[in-house]
Amino acid sequence: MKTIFTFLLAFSLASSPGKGYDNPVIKGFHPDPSVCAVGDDYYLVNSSFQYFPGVPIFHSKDLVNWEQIGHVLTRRSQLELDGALSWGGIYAPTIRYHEGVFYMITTNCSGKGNFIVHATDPAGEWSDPAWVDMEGIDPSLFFHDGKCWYTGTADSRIMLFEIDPMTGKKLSKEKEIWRGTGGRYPEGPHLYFKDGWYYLLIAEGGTEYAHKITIARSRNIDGPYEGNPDNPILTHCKMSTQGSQIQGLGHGDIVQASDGTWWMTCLGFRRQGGDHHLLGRETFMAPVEWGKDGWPVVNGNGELQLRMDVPTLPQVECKKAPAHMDFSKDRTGHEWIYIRNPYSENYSFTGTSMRLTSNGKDLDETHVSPTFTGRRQEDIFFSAITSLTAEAGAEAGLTVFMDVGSHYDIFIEDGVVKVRYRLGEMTHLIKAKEGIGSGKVWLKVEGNEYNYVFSFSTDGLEYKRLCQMNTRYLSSETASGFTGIVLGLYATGQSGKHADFYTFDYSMIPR
Ligand code: 6LW
Repeated sequence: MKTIFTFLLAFSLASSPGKGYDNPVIKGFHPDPSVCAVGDDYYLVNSSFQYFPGVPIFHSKDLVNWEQIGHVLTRRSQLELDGALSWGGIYAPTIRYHEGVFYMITTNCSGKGNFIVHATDPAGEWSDPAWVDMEGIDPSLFFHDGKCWYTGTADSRIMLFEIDPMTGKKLSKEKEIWRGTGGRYPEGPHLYFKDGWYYLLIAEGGTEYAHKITIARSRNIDGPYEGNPDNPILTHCKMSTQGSQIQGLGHGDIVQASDGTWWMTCLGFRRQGGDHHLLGRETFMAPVEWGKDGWPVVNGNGELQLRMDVPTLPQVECKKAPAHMDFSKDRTGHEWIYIRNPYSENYSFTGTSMRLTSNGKDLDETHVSPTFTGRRQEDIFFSAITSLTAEAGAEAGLTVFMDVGSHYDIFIEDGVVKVRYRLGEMTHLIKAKEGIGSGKVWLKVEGNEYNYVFSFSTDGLEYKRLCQMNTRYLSSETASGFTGIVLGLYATGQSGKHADFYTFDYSMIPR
């Protein structure tokens, strides 16, 4: 009886509509979101740049609670990342579903170009790439009237042609269809068809503070496209939102939910410590309504809030990444990523630990993969702790990693805890006065708006604070690149030397 009651209670809580939600809906570096619906299941993908596997894929029942179900690009035959930095690798993907098949189209900006993969199960495996002979970035697919169309950005122009999505072969000539409203970098196009109109949604202004979303429409797929007089339909680059923590809103995709409501996903960032952001561009969600004039209106006035007090689909909680990992039994889940294509022989689970073995490459390696696995910083106020031991000759620890030449590392090397700040031409090293011997050590990083604070412990209970360093020098504004902070466990130093990691804890610090 009690079980039935608990079940009914859980069911009614899980399916209660209209409770609002928090933005961003996917926190930490998850830019360029694209979304598709299959009945009442929704799937969303993001860019992944130099990280492997590529293109995280999420599932949701309500468009606001998203669970990562895997990655689209999981094999070297789909994703070569040699030489990729945070400006390279995988840019803006689009996901679409058509007649039982999922398609994902994207660009490998590290010298490879545009390609499409497909799958019947979005959790994978996905096919090998069908390469598209087309310059530019931000490709999208649009299935309509028995045809498939490619739109993308090339040389600040939005281009269109018919394509075979299985082979990537062009079936018509390229045609320029729009250049946007005059904002710089018109990009990220998606096409939709509604009530006799073809709608072309794009981003303009560049992916910084001036970012925005604009829309045009035409009675014919190949134009002429006429811009919405109320463009931009979404931006925070205006007086009314100059004080908002959310900035840089842009690069969106629209989807219709199973209850008939319309939604837009887009990217934006949360600034901290002044005009800085470190978590990368995150995934936001907004309700869309179609006005009488047939143009879409985003959240009433084209602005978003951290707390969205709007009706939603019945909300269904989903599984989140674990806060505590014990590597004697836990394995790294989908949220754990590698810099470029990892060498799997350098990562193993021993039964008591996750063992990382150095391949002699350090965190400033620019071509291949150093031994590193990490997960995104998702909260401005957070704490991350790992416990480990390391062989003599290995350097091992926890890095706050933005990119090559932009990271803060707390690590052990030959029985001493050290912190290194790597900032462009500068490297600064701080050493703890007391040695820690060869026993287990706990390394901790705490983040707040202004600083990362580094401390360590030899019993996991009492921590000694070693130093702190400003967040701003690792921010996207300073370090540049398209990613956000990834908290990485790593082993460098002499090739073949290893470190054993026993635990990893990540938590948001409530305020
Ligand atoms: C992406 C472009 C953009 O290709 O940034 O914000 C680029 N939008 O559309 C990389 O994420």
